[in-house]
This record gives sequence, structure tokens and C-alpha cells, in this order.
Amino acid sequence: MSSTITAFERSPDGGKGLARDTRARWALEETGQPYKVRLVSFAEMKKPAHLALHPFGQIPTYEEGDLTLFETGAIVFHIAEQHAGLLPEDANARARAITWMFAALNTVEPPILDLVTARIVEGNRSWSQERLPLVAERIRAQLKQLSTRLGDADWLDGAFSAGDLLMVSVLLRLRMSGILDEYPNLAAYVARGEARPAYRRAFAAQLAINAPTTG
Ligand code: GTB
Repeated sequence: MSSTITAFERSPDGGKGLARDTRARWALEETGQPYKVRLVSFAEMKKPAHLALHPFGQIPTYEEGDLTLFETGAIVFHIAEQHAGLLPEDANARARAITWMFAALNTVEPPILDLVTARIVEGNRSWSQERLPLVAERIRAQLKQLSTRLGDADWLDGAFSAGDLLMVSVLLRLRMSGILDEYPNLAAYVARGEARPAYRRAFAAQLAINAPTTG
């Protein structure tokens, strides 16, 4: 059954693929599922029709028959559970892949989001320049451990999984900061994720909306 996701009518990143619909698109592409996209404006996201789908008035949402989901992690997990390609068959390997999904969203992403907040939302506060290095150090503390764990492997635990999909997506938000390049194996890991045909299709689809080429 085809699903419908929501995405920004116009993403603030202008098509860099950082808005979270890219994560849902990537999961759908990895598992070969057709999907539709409904574009919403910032104003529409806060109106009752969208709030009925997403209580916090955000994107992405996911609709499939009479099921509606929000939270990208839950959407990716649902897609991975329903379709082959993102979670291993073996029960223990599957549990470990799910652990990496949570690690990406609960451990690695929070300080990265703090950096975005510190730079963009709090950038003009008097204390901002003092806070930024502290936030960056918290990111480095997690990346150091992640880098050690990944070592020379291609993916976090055997074959590419939904854990890698979310970890690569989370790390992508760091690229502009230069911090990712301090960990060459993590930078290469992210590049491997971006090189996957499914990621490229997902990226191209959101780019077509946010930076359409003029004829
Ligand atoms: N926990 C939720 C999830 O994982 O799904 C968070 C969802 C969320 O943050 N959605 C954002 C949103 O709808 C878009 S993705 N924001 C509008 C609002 O809250 O009113 C976050 C995002 C936005 C923009 C960029 N960017 O421009 O680089 C990157 C990421």
C-alpha cells in the first residue's frame, strides 16, 4: 500500500536534505516502497488539519491506510519493520540495529541540535561565544566514542541498517561545522551513506521541490 509523507513546501535549507522528510524518504527508497508527498507551509503545519496528524505541528508525518504516524524515528522503524532491507532477520542483530537507531536519536543527535540552537537561535546572545565551545566539546565526546566503535567497518553492526540510516542522517547535520572532518572514519561513513542509490534518490526528490531547476 502506498504511503503519503509530509514535507516542507519550502525547506529553510534550500534543498540540502537536512529536513527530516529526507530520512523518511530514504527509508522508503531503501525498501523500494512507492510514496507520495504532501507539501505543507509553516502556517498550514499549525492548523487543525495538520495538528490532527502531528500534535506538535511539524513534518514529517506518515499516512498509510488508516494509520497515521509522526516522529521520524517511529516512521523509519515502522517502514523497516514492514519491509525487508533495513533490519536483519536474526533477532539479536535486529535488536542491535534498533539500539543504534535509538543511539542516533537519543545520544548523538541532542548535542548536535544544541549546536544548531546555539548558533542560529542564540547566536546574538552575549554569552553565545562562551557556550559554543562547550556544546562542540559535548559533540566531540560522543563522536570520539562512535569513531572508535566504527573503526574500519563500513557500517555500525554488519550490513547497512535503519541504525546506519538514522546515524548518517544525524551526522550530516554536522558537516557545515567542520567537526565531522575531525573524525575521518565518520566522514567516510557519512559519505558511504550518501553514496547509496536510495539516499541519492531521496535527496534528489527533496531537491526537486526546494531548488527546482529552471528550464
Ligand atoms: N522529533 C521530530 C521528528 O524527529 O520527527 C522533530 C520534527 C522536526 O523537527 N520537524 C521540523 C519542523 O517541522 C522539520 S525537520 N519544523 C517546523 C516547526 O517546528 O514549526 C528539522 C529541520 C528543519 C530545518 C532544517 N534546515 O533548514 O536545515 C533542518 C532540520
